[in-house]
Amino acid sequence: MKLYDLERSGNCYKIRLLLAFLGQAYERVPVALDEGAQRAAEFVRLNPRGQIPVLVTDEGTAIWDSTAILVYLARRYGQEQWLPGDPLSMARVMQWLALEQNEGRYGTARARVIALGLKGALGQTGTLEESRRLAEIAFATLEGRLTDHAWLAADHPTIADIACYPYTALYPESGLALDGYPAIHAWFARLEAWPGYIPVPRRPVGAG
Ligand SMILES: N[C@@H](CCC(=O)N[C@@H](CS)C(=O)NCC(=O)O)C(=O)O
Repeated sequence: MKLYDLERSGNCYKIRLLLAFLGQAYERVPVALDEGAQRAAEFVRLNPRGQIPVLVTDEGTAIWDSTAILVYLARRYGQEQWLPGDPLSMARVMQWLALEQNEGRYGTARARVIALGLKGALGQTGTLEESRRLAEIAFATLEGRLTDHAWLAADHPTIADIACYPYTALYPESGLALDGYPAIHAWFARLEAWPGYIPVPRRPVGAG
């Protein structure tokens, strides 16, 4: 398997985290977003959206979008643990994947892109204030569930937790506060203690 990625990308980290939990070996292919490598013809053949992550499977099929890749890896290598296959469990996972790709992406993740001045299309789609408002909705929704449950979609971690964790955990880089959300902090600690966990790509303190 090959993963086209970049260290600082939270979307790519979702995939690296699941692969680490699964204990699956893979090759990393760095994509220099700041130099526009995502718009090169050979990359656009892999992902017409011009975004990372992209996974090329052992059979040579390219899969783009972090959600699609999580679904593929969870079902291919994770038995029933990371994406249970019964209809209700699957729906419960999907609702958190939807939160992540809406309030998460246009909230917490976009606030990080804007606050850090990162290049890329996402930062052009809205303001910092709009992003922070959406992030608050994401945080409140997560806190509501986690106040009386250990995990988002089941009684064990699933790809719902893996998808929602990275940009939430990167909240300081988005210029957001998470003081009033004790259940989210407790969930961070549970996921960070899960066997195989690899650290979220925080920028070193003092980095510009
Ligand atoms: N919904 C997509 C979003 C992927 C995405 O936004 N990727 C960013 C890096 S985190 C990217 O490749 N940006 C390239 C650009 O904006 O030109 C996913 O979950 O994979």
